Amino acid sequence: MIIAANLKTNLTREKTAKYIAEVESFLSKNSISEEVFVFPATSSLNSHSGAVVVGAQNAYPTTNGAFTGEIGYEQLEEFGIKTILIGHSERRHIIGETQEELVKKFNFYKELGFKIIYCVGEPLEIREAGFDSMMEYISAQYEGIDALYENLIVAYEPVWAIGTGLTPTNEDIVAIHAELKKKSSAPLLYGGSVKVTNAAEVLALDGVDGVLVGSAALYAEHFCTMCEYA
Ligand code: G2H
Repeated sequence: MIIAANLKTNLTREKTAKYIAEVESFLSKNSISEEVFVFPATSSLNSHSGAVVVGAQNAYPTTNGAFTGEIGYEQLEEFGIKTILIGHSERRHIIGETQEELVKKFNFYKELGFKIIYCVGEPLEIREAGFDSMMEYISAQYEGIDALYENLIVAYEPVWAIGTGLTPTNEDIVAIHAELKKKSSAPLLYGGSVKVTNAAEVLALDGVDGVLVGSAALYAEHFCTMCEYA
């Protein structure tokens, strides 16, 4: 199973270091050998050699150059970062990244051999338009992406479930994951309001290979409990 924490724009460097140390101590004490990722804020990226894989929430598709406000491969390489989240709904819908931009990013970091967690998911109005419309919308998010890339992990995160406390039914998650598994044999995570009280249930569903957790992962203790359920 794969358990990933997306810390978004939260925690300082010091708090993130403590967080990762606490998670690693828990994994080691409890002999948990699941694949555990933490995506901290960019300012908290650091060289890291422990059991937790630290990844970038975002980076620009460049080695370096004149891209004000962005970081590139040179900055990631300094810290040995080889994992990146691409296509998170907050990047798509708040920052406004287009599919074309995401494809560029995907291809750039794929060429460098990065592990890529690529996020897909539909907004509420598309969900309400029915299953076929929803799958058509999500299929478009696979356009230009190498679904066979060996270092790919896909995360299905319905936009309306992110940070809202709402989740699809278990039946819906199973049905959508079954469809997405036809597109790619990459491990498939579920994300969107996963928390201590529903993580075990979600992790047990057919076609769910792990979870990507945001707000409920902000406390290391809660994230550790979810790692234990994996
Ligand atoms: C989806 C998820 C983590 P949350 O963004 O990627 O966040 O668990 O807060 O819904």
